[in-house]
Amino acid sequence: MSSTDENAGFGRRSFLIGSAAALSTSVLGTGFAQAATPDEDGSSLWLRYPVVDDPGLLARYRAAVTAIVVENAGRTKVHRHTAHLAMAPGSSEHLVETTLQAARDELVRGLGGLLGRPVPVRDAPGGRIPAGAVVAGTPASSPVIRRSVPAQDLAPLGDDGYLLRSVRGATVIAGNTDLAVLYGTFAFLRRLQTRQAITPLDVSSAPRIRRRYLNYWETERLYAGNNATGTGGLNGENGAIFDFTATGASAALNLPVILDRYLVAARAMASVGINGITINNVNANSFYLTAAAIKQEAALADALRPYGIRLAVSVNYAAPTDARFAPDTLTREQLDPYSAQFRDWWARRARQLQAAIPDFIGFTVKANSEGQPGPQDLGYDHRDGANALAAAVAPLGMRIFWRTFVYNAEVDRDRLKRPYLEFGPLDGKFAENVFIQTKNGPLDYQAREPVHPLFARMEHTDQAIELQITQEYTGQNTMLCYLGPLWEEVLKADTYATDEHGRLLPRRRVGDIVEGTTRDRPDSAIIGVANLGNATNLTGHHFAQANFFAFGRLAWDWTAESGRIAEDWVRMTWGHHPDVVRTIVAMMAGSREAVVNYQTPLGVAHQFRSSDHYGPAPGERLSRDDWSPVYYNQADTAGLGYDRSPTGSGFTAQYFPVLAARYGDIDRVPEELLMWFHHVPWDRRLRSGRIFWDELVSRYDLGVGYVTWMRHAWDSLATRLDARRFAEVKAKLAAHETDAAGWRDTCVGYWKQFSGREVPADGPLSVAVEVAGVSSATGRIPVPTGASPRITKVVPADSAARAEVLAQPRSVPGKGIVRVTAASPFGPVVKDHVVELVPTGGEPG
Ligand code: BDP
Repeated sequence: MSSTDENAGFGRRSFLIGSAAALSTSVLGTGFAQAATPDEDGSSLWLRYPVVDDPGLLARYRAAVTAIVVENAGRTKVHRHTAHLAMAPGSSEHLVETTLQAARDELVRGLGGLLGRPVPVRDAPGGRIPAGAVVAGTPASSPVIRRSVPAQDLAPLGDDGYLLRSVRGATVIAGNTDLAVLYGTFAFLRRLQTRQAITPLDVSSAPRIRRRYLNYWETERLYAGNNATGTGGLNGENGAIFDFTATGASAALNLPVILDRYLVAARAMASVGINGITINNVNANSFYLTAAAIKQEAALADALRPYGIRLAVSVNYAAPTDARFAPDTLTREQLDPYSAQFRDWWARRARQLQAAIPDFIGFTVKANSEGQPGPQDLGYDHRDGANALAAAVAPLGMRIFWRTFVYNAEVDRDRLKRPYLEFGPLDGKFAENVFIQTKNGPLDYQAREPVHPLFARMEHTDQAIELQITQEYTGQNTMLCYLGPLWEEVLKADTYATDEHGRLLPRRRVGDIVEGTTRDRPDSAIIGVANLGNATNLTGHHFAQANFFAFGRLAWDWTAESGRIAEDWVRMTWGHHPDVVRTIVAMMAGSREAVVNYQTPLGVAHQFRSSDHYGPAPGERLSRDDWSPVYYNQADTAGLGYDRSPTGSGFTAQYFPVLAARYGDIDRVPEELLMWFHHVPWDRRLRSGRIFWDELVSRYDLGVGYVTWMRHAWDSLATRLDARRFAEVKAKLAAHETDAAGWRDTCVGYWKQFSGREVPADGPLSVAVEVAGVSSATGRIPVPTGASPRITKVVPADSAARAEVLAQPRSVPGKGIVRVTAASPFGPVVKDHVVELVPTGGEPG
């Protein structure tokens, strides 16, 4: 067996690839005291605050930070409804009454941890700033801030923006509101957590989008529960992060009792600026509107309020007919959106909520979609329904988030055309307190989709974008898939929207539309379908925490780079050794593209097994066309993909002209979207020079090869990470690799029946191997019995690839292993080939 030091080899070579692999240059500190790393369980998310392990940097941070000053921290108490709000016995988190206390306590915890010694909380006697103090406050709460930060510097920051500034030997964290100060606190701590300079400091930041919310689907599409499969809970808990209805031994944990994990989640949300959460699934259970639930929700709202997180609930349009509200119920006919009974019913419910939760946001609604009731059941349209609820809650200052995820089969044969056909004509007709809420793509959270045409087409309506953080279609709690690049791609996508005269609008990217600057919309919202559960690490996969983090960071500033966000997260979550940062950032960088390639390459959409949306089922045909993989792949002997061009379904016409022309033309459509828009002939020549079939197969192979590379790259970090988290991720990567290969093999095997072609032996990861003078690229080499079984030559198909013999065959027959390492457009890829020596019977010549 000839082996190489694979880890060293991978370490040197692979990190040159991929833009996100470049480390930020402003990071401080070079020393790494590498003591044995204590085990961690991931339960603090990125709010770990381990002591800075670079002695020089630690000394500088300690010199700059010697005290914490938060004047009048206890003065502005947030509303609390619940009389005896309390944590569960034995909790380690604690409740606070003000947002400034939350900020102060985070500084105490964070700075104490990072600096490895307690940092005292001090007063500022006579308004004097102690040197080395970190002073946090607003001009209203803090005389020091009032004196040291000119009002005009704070004015542009709005309600949520913050400023961090060095002032006469101290550091101020200032904002116009207590919540802004909390955001600034987390931003300041993040600087230390990511090893940025903290002196001299003068930075400010304000969010581009006002409402940065999570939609939390409790147990639906939950991959973060604490049971063995990760999808449910133990001991009467159902796996959801918030306990409303736990039974048995866990009944004592139900709200209004507050659990540690609620506050960890709240701190984590605030640390990235998330300011609202719809707490239940869009297929809404009306339980959340009952008096008993409202009491529990009020307690949750009380606990989250200091962190600036407001609550909303998802509602069922027909909730008024639900017997749980008897005697306050309506008949089916009274669900007419224009009936006073209907509006009054919702107004009553909203008033009950507001009495318990004064800052209640409003309702999220999934109507006339996937079996949910809605106004169409009574002959009305989405506008009628949305505006009815909006009218009911408007006097209370609440909002309605009406989802556009509709695909009524009667509207059009092509599912992708349906939302626009239903909603497009309603643009500009929604009430002021209505957001329409649209998924990033026209189908359903696939690893890659073209942007939803509605964004550019509903410009006279407030639009919220809905992104899925929970990885329903992107590997659930098994696959390592960093979604930052997906969301960055979506938010920065150019819609080429034009004005009434056909002139391109200056600000027309999806992010511009969402933030409302395309046409000066008054309000803005971005929504992430959350991935939080009651697993110890809250997300089920340690790397799923990165998606929660990245969502928040992009919600605050969608122009940020996902690679930089990944680097922040890695430093905060895994440490700072250059090997750790480079390796993990590089792994994350291509992980989403890898998923695209081994699941749905070149734009073939939705090939998921219907039972769980995890594994492949390209041949599945279900009761509904538009749930069936075969409907999306349209595989036949001519080719593969759904023709949505002008000669196909015509979906491309829903885009503005530049995109319509680009997507509608098979010669011009970006190849990664090819099969979203075209039925592609098997022998069509693609840009690589290969025919479609060959390219398709090689994409699957590259996707799997990236996962293999990630597994090796992770292994190289064994000594640099804590054993527990290292082992947990290692186990996930092994399963990930197996399942990725399963995707490739199932899909390629299925397509082959239609293409009628052999699986090409000359893909980018293939290799020709020579034994006893016979060379073969098929993996099977005919060798005369008695000839030397040694592999004497390996030639990778890709001349830039590296090939190495990992194991020589010992005899004929026998097996050897050859590893090929190559570069793909999205990062390094590795494939181990088993080479089989087949005896020919002849004597060696
Ligand atoms: C699909 C999910 C389903 C949701 C639906 C939605 O499979 O659980 O209810 O989206 O967004 O992706 O309404």
